[in-house]
Amino acid sequence: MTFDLFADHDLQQPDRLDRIGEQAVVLRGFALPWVDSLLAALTPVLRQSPFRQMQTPGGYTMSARLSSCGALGWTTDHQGYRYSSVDPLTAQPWPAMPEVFLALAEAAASAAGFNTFVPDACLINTYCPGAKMSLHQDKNERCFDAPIVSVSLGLPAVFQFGGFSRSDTAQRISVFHGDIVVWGGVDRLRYHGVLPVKTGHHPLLGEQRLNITLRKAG
Ligand code: MD6
Ligand code: FE
Repeated sequence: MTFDLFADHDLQQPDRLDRIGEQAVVLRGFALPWVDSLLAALTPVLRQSPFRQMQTPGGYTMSARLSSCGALGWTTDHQGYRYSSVDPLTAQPWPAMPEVFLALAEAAASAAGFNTFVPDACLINTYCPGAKMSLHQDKNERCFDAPIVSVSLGLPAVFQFGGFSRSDTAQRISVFHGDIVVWGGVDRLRYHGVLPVKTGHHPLLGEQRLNITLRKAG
């Protein structure tokens, strides 16, 4: 057996910033000091609004399972994509946005050059091995002035970051446990997606990739 001392994730610097667009960056390892408190806050959120599979308006079943917290949550079904203040699964308001999510979102946005980011919506996705997210734009938000802050946890994945039309060639960026991708400004409406997650086992999260995306939707 070879000793994989210099795998990509071992070379991560705690304060590395990789620029992937004029106003888009990957903050390597930025969430690592926050992981324990993020996961602790996530448990009651997911008890109240559990992960569920959703249908796209075109009739496909999404492979990632989703939930939300915050004033607004995101859902999709045969009627379309939308934000709403009530979780259709529970017929209750979405769980409140944990303070630690707000604090991390603000800190990450600021490190990426976006000041005073106050998200009102948080999408939580779990990807089991094989699950993916096809190229899409995040455009259900009321306005596009605020950035998207996307926290990767658990199994690694390849994040695709494309152009302004679906057919534009996309950069492929490996994202690891603790990395945060922030895109906004001129890059806010870029197509992006996630290639099928490879099988693996993460010491904290097991056989899954978790993604927490913070937005200002309303
Ligand atoms: C990611 N997720 O999982 C990126 N967008 O790294 C997304 O871009 C995304 O998970 C809209 C709705 C759900 C998502
Ligand atoms: Fe997205």
